[in-house]
Amino acid sequence: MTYETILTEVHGEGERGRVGLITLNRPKALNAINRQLTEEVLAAAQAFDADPSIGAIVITGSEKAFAAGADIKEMQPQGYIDMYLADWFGAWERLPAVRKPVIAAVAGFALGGGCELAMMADFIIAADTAKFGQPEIKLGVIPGMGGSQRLTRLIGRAKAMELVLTGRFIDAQEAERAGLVARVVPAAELLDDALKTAKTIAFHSLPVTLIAKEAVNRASETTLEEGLRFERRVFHSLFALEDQKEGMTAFIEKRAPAFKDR
Ligand code: CO8
Repeated sequence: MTYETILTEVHGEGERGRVGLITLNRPKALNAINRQLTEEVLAAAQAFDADPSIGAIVITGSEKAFAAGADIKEMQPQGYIDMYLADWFGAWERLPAVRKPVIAAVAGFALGGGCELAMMADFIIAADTAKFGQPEIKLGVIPGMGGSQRLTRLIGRAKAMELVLTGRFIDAQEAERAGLVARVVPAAELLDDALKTAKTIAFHSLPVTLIAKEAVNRASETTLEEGLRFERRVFHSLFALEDQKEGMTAFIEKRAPAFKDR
């Protein structure tokens, strides 16, 4: 499939450790998220998810902007009924539904829908130039792609409330202290670091990786008791896999495991 608002590439040779890279590419609009970009990112992410040779996905933007928000020029003329009937931004539910790990590699602005897109990834690696914010309040709206919910779960009520009510931007260091990003790296190393991290993930057993992602996600969806029960049940079930035997045998034999995704 050919895309106009994103670039896609596969990184990695050989059978394992292959990573699908999605680069947002609307430089003149600082990667603002319009309907076309939405459909293209979702199509690309779902295609990588369905490709058995890919083990993880990275979404990135440019040096200046991961994404400066939803496209204000596209939204400005819409009325309530247009937004409601088109279920504006409802399609984004398809991204967190991707089963393979998704890393957001963020440099520059990640604002509004850009911050919300980054938070839909499983974790964010930020360049030291990254700036995060939910400035929708200044435009007479509120976050509409999950910001009020995901930001609050990630950084807590007080700080989320402050950012959503003031529209203040935070830099990468503050974002790391707040728990919004997993790691901060020098801007020049961002993409290499994210791809290396994704390749590390992609070398592991795919079914075990999918189950690990599902288990961590359970933590924000259910009670501790239910979450612990879920973890124990799926932990037990992994002993049905060849990859469990291979991983533990390789440790005992002091060699690298050769996982087969079985
Ligand atoms: N939408 C459309 N175009 C944009 C956007 C955007 N979000 N952000 C930047 N652009 C465009 C600018 O209009 C400009 O285009 P042009 O050259 O044609 O005028 C170009 O990108 C470059 O931008 P600037 O000249 O403004 O660049 P600066 O370096 O001076 O400033 C900023 C960079 C600070 C990032 C600035 O562009 C800015 O404040 N952008 C808007 C940030 C923002 O408010 N984002 C939130 C948008 S609302 C949102 O995301 C809601 C999501 C959910 C809604 C759900 C509804 C259901």
